[in-house]
Amino acid sequence: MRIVTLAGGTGAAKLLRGLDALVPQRTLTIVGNTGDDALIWGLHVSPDLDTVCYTLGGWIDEDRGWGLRGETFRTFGEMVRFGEPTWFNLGDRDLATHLHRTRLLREGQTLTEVTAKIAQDLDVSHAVLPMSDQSVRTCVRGPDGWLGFQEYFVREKTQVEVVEVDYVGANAALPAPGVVEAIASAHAVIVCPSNPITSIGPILSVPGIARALEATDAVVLAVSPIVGGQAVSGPAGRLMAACGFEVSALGVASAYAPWLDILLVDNQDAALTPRIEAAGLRTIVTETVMRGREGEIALARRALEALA
Ligand code: FO1
Repeated sequence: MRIVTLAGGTGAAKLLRGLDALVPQRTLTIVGNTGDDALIWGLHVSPDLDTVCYTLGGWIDEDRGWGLRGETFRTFGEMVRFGEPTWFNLGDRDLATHLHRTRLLREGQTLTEVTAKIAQDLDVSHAVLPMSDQSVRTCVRGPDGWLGFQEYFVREKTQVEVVEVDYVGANAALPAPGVVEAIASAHAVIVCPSNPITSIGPILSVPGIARALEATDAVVLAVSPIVGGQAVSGPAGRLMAACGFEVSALGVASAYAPWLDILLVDNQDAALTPRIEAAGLRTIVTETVMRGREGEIALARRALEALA
């Protein structure tokens, strides 16, 4: 079974690890969000692509949910001396990834090519694709104007009243090579429990990707990242409200409505299933909060059963 996953953020990485334990590696293609990408210290950082590769390669720091295990921050400490911005923590091992990516991009390689090489060098045998090779940046507008995603999420710690979200550059972006083809030829598409606005939203903002999801014969399943009316982690709830979506599994269903077939909702949201099914979706009620490896594998297994 060829599976394509849409992924961004830490919730996606956990489900991917669960899927990785259950399906042959060559059957999983990951389309990663690049709307979170940022230029830090002059280096191109792709947090969601790195989190996918670090997780699937077994390098991830599980406490933080990003960066590498056994990380040190010696260089970071020296950058303080030079007055460099230090609101975004780049560890010494993580820096190697950004130095390497930045050099290859500067030499003209595409983000797709660079990501494939980094995945391979990190012993990740899955196909990890960026959503686009062109720049698409998630920006949020607060009372003091527009912020890049990392400025909002890390520097301001999401303590900003967001009234608008924009995916800057999306209208000029193309799906990365292989993304539309993978979706078209997949047996199944799994939308990971990621933030619908700032992790999945940027992927859908790339012209052609939402259309590919509508056109594919694949069964398209999503795991709701909203449980009991709030996000399992992160600012998804507030951002969904800012974008006019109900902060519930129903709101997730409406955000993905045109192309979604099945929505996995948490036991706490069982009462919502009649309204979700009235919208034309199939719902599966299960435990969607992943606790430990067993929780990741259990949710992955539930998704695969629903797709079978
Ligand atoms: N998140 C933080 O909350 N603080 C950080 O200092 C931070 C650094 C960082 C460095 C590399 C990387 O790949 C991710 C990093 N993240 C950090 C997480 C990142 O902001 C999020 O993983 C995504 O952008 C949200 O999906």
